[in-house]
Amino acid sequence: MNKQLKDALISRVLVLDGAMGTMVQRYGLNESDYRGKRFEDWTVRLRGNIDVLVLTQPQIITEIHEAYLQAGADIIETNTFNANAISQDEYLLKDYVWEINLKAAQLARSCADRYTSADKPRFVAGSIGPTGKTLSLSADVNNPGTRELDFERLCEAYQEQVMALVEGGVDILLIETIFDALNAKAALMAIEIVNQKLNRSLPVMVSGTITDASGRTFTGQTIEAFAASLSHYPLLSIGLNCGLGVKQMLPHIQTLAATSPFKISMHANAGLPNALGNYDETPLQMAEALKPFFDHRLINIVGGCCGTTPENIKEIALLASAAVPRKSTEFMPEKTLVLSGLESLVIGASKNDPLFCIGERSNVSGSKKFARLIREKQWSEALKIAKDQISQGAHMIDICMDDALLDARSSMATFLKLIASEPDIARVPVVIDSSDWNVVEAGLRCVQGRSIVNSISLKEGEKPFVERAKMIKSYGAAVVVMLFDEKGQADTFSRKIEVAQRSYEILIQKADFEPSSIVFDPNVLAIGTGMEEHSNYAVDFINACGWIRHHLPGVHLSGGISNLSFAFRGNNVVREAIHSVFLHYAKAAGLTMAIVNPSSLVEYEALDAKLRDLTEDLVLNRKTNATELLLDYATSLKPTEHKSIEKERVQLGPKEALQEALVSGNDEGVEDWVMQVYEQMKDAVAVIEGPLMQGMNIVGDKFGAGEMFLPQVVKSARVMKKAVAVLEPFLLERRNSKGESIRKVVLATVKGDVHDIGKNMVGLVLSCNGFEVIDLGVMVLPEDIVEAVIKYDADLLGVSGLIAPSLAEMETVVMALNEANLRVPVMVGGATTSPEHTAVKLAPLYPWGVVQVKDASRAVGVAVSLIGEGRREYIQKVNMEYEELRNQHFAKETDLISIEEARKK
Ligand code: THG
Repeated sequence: MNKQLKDALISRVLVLDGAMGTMVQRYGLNESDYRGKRFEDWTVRLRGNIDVLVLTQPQIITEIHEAYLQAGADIIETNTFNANAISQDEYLLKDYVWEINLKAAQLARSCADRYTSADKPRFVAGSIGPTGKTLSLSADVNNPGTRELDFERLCEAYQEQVMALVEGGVDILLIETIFDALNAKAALMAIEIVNQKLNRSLPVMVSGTITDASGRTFTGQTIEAFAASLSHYPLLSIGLNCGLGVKQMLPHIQTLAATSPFKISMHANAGLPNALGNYDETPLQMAEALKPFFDHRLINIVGGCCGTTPENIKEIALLASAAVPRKSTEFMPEKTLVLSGLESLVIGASKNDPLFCIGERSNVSGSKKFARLIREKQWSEALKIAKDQISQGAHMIDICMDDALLDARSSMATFLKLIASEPDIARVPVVIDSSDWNVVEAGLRCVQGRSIVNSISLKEGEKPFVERAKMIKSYGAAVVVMLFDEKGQADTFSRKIEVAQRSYEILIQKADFEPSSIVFDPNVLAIGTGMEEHSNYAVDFINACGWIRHHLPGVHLSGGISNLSFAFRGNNVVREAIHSVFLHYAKAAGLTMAIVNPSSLVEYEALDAKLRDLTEDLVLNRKTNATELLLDYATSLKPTEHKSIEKERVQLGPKEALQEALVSGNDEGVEDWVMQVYEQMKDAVAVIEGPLMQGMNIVGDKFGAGEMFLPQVVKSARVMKKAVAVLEPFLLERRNSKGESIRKVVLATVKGDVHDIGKNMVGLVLSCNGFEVIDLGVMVLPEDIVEAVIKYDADLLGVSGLIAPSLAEMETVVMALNEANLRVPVMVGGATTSPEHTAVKLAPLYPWGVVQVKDASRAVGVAVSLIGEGRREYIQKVNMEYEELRNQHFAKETDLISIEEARKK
């Protein structure tokens, strides 16, 4: 790392600049300014594509950099947040990505150099945004296994961006506004590849975003899980930006600071957006809110995101100059292994750790049932096997698709993608089990959490072993190392420790592995086979565990326990007893985790005393005729009864059960419940608008209160869909008998915005209420919206947007409708929309009805009012309410004076 940067970070809290977008807004650029001479004849709109300005208006970008440098920023960010092939594709500028990044880096570089002085060096961070697409979630609620983008393509796009930024002279690479850790993993992978090509490496900062009240990322990870996903790279810093104001960041930054050994960064928004999507926290207010961060020495790098300007940065720099930076101490003891799914799993932090249990049942070669389900593509049944293991106590799940009759690669990828939509399963880390490297890699490209690869070994020699280990590290996973070498499987104690020692040294020295990310598996082999040479296998395993623990510091140990009792297949009493005894001794010798069937684990203490004794004779190889004695005794015992998960729902009435199903996202039995409710109510629309809508309202309320996170809400919507599908024939019947023709609604998420889950839910709900839904998807241009409304002769238009710039885009949409002389009523919805914004900015532009809809659950009511018989009166009523809101708004605006003025008075 640049020595000046290193020194600066030791002595000071460094100041990052503020928002680029907010500053560009001040220039009031129009379409032709964005195009410049260069893109004069472009066929798509470039306005809003801030990144292209480095080519068309370089002087403006230079001025903005200078303003931030003058305000005291130590680090300025290149104007390249969207300068990647995925995002620029929307503007047909894919082929200009290299040039934009290069130029942006050069502009920032020369500004930083001009402002650098001996006591205040200035640095350039190459800004790398997440793109508008998520690798971890499906954009289609009905199809949780699909993705809009894959890891390889994103990684390739990032390589191009990173290469150009480095070439242009940046000092730091900053992966920011991460809403999906898998996207960021692709960026880290790209950086590694570029590092190798250029044979140099720049310091890397990563910065995530908390998007909802639950304190998780968009794709559902807790902060700890997010940090675990991205800590495999030796980062300069980890931090948070966007999404929240400084005040709201405090608890999250505290969590991060308590979890991570890296330096901590934060660049928050200027408060939370107001009703019009603007940020109105003053620079002083923002700086004030930073005090506790400095008082508790929580951060090393601080700046601003949306809504912040040089005025903010000036106040922040002033405070930061007196602040003491956070000292990174060792946070987790070195031997801890931190894994994650949506939540983190810390292994090895405490002596009282349980034996961590890895569910073995989601394995096509270990379970006939699972194998059949995967072959028949009965995915939801297969997912249930994974889920049941977790409710039975598995801390992780092993997933194996190695079967000659299967396309293991695609089965692995599909299953892992489906898991991402099941928060109950995605919660835990996965263990990707395959002997085929291609399958392992396909799996690693689908998981946002930190997983374990199972497994690699020296079987094919050192070269592939080291290569794979390095790749696994680059994907951010831990690894199970089986004790095999070129000579074969290590079956005796001396062979086990020989191979373990050699594997350990190679991994540490040649693959740069941390000991804590290595999990040795000393080979659990079958005992009681009748063969003399097998009788000491369990003892050798246990002793090898003890030796490895002692001689190879920091590593963890695992084993596939069911293998041990293969000779006793069909006799579950004996198998369970053997496992129980074996785990008891192996754990004492240092076994950390075990691949087991969680539903058949029996406590050592709970074993019948005689059975336990006889089993110990066998496992610990104390008697030559142990097998016979054990089998004789065991035939006299009844099989242990395992508790099955009770169906609590049966106690509830059908309406309550239906609501419970919606809230829990568990679709089991939904068809029955909905039919029962229909029998009671005899009206399909009433079922939807009654119990189903109430259920969805609870989901909405819980989401708002941070008690649910997004992937859970999506699951609820899928349950809703299933319920409504049952009602479909009755809805059709009703329409036919009333002679209603189907009403058409066009839905779209506006240009510049990729969020569509709310919109999809609205689509779902409307399609269940006699509407034909034409969904145009996300990032839809205004002209395409107009065209679709005309083409389909739509009765209603719904436009959706979640981020602040979407509010301005909605103005463009209603203006375009006006220009096209359309009179279709419009519903607007999405997180930043508000009645006030609609009243002030949208309604005056379009007299034919623009109504804001609070959430999907109200969509039907509004839609029916907007096109039903009383629509004129309804629109009039809404317009009157909006008139009132406008009056209040403008009254407020004239009342306000600046804080400085107020102080003077
Ligand atoms: N080490 C590591 N990984 C592993 C193993 C290991 N992965 C695979 C395997 N061994 C662990 N998984 C299983 C899964 C199931 C069974 C055994 C090991 C098993 N299955 C029953 C049987 O074959 O009798 C299932 C019968 C059925 O339901 O169809 O015992 O050692 N790192």
